[in-house]
Amino acid sequence: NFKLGGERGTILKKLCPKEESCFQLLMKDPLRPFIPSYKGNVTSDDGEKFLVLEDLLGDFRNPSVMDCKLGVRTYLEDELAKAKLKPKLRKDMFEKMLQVDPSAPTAEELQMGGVTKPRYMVWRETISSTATLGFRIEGIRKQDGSSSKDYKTVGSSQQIVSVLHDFVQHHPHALAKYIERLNQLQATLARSEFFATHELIGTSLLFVHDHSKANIWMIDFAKTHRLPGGVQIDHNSPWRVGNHEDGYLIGLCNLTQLLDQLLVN
Ligand code: 4IP
Ligand code: ADP
Ligand code: MN
Repeated sequence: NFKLGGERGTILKKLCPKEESCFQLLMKDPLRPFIPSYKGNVTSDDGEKFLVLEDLLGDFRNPSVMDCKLGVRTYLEDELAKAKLKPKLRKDMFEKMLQVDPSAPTAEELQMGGVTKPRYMVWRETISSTATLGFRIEGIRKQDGSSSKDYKTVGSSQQIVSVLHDFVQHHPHALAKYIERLNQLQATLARSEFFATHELIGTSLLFVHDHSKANIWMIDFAKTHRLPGGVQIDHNSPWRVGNHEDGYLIGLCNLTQLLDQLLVN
């Protein structure tokens, strides 16, 4: 989804019109300090369009990076409706499922050799901390350049605290900065028009620190949609089919609490 060759200090992400309109709104919202700057779009020689975004790692030296996906739900209500109307079997998702847990597919799914997308996404939510805590760790890159996306089954608070501990262990200054930033984010979300009018699905918080600095930004708005007319959400109530709740604040609150726990220990 990303392409090399942007100007220094920028990255190029494959353009999705819905995501681009989120960035345009966010540049005028109180949330702007928490968003990579959106600098327009470019078209490559082969006609593909890309968003030009601020490179969030640009000001860091050997950064450590963590991607946490926020929310209790990771797929769109539309995707659920489509799968109910016209179930499409995903062999790739079936295989990703088998790889983590050969006993996860039902007898019927084994026989068909496929699962629907919501089935896979819900399974991912329940084996990780998404369903219980409203966020999950997606990937981490350490300052030595090693990286891992092997966090699919990190589900309990205890497991998460241990991963977080490892993430900040050589940079104790980062922890307090992260907590402060999350508190600022929470306060800013409360007065954001964008947050009040959008359902945030599949977005991440990107944690970045090095020997002296630490910061957090909101990224990935590909599945962030404006709420249908007349629908309001509080980002904090359980999701029921049709209510569009995303559980964003549930995740933010739990993530902050686990970091707090690390700070006092
Ligand atoms: C992926 O599953 C992620 O959930 C992707 O979300 C999602 O893309 C993929 O759906 C799904 O296969 P794994 O992480 O288990 O591999 P993200 O890009 O935010 O990580 P969407 O398009 O839903 O964002 P498909 O349908 O794109 O394969
Ligand atoms: P996708 O929609 O393909 O999942 P994301 O927007 O979630 O893409 O980005 C994927 C990864 O790319 C993130 O986990 C992060 O490491 C990196 N990334 C995304 N945006 C930026 C940015 N503005 N600056 C630096 N790195 C970024
Ligand atoms: Mn994504």
